[in-house]
Amino acid sequence: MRRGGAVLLALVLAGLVLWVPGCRQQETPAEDEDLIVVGVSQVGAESDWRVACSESMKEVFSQENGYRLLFEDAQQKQENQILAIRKFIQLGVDYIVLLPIVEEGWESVLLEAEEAGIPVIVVDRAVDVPSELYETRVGSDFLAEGEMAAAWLEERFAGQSQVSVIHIQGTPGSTAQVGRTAALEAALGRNWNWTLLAQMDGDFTQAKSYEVMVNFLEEHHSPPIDLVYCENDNEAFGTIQALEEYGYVCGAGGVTVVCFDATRNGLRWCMEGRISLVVECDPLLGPLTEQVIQKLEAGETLKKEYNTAQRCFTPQELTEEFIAQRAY
Ligand code: GZL
Repeated sequence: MRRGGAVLLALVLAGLVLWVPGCRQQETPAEDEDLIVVGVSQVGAESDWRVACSESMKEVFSQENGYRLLFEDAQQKQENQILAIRKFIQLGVDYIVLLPIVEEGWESVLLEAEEAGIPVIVVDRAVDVPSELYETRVGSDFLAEGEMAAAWLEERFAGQSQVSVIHIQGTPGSTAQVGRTAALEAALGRNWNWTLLAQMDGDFTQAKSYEVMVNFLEEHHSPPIDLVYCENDNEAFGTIQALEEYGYVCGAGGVTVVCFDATRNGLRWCMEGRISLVVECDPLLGPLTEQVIQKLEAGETLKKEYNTAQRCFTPQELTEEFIAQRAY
C-alpha cells in the first residue's frame, strides 16, 4: 500500500474523508489505495489570480487522474500554512505542494517534512531555505516580469521631463513583490527625472489598494500623478477606483497604470484603456506541478526551478473575443 493509501484509510476511519463507494464505477479500496495523496497549502483567495491558481490545482489533482487532494486555504496567514504542512506530515501524504505567502519562516517546518521523508514542491513564490529542503520551484520569474514593465515604461515616458510615480506593492516579503519591486526601483535609479511620490502596501488586494490610494490622495491634496505601478491586477482595480473618484483620468492622456497577472478582468480594464499595460503571470500551475510529481514518481532528476512564460498586453491588441477565450 502506498503511504498515501494508508493516509486515505486513516482519513476515512477518522471520518475526515467521506467514503462514497457509489461515486465511482468499480469502487475498490485497492484502487483508492493506489491514489497519490497530495497535500496542497494555498495562500488564500486574495486575488483573481489566486482563485484561478487554486482551480488549476483542484482540476489536475483529481481522483480520476489518480490523486487524493488535501487542499488547505491559509486565509493569507503563514501560521495557517505551517499548521497545514504539519497536518500533512502527520497524515503521511505522498507529496506536499507549498504555495508560500512569503519567502522567510519555512526552514523548521520543511526540515520536519524532510525528516518524515515527504518531498516538498514549492509553487508560485519562492522560499528562502537550503535548497535540499524542497524538490523544485514551479512559477514565474518575477524580476523578469518587472523588467518587461520597466522597459515599456521607459519607452512610454522617453523625453518627458518629469515623471511622478506611485508604487503599490504586493504582500511584503513575497517573491512576487520582491521581484516586481526590484525592477521598478532599478528603473527609478536609471531615470533621474522619475520621482517616487509614495510606495505603499496594497497586499495584492483591491480593497487595501483602494484604501491606501484614497488616504494618499486625501493627505497630498490630489497631486499630479503620471504613473501608478501596481503589483497585480486587483491592486490596479482599487487604485483606479480611487483615482477616478478624485477626478483623475486613467489611461491615454491621463495617469498611466501598469499591473501584473493578466486575468480576464485585468485584460478587460486594459482593453477599455483604463490600464495601460498588463504583464502576464500564468496562474494555471496545476499541470506543471503534476508533471513534476510524475517525474518524481518515475525517479527522474528535476531542475531546481521551472519558470512559466510571460508576455505584455496593451489596449490596442485586446478584443472581447480574445479575452473571453482566455483560460483565466
Ligand atoms: C504571482 C502571485 C501573486 C499574483 C497576485 O505569481 O504570487 O499573488 O500576482 C497573487 O495576484 O495574489
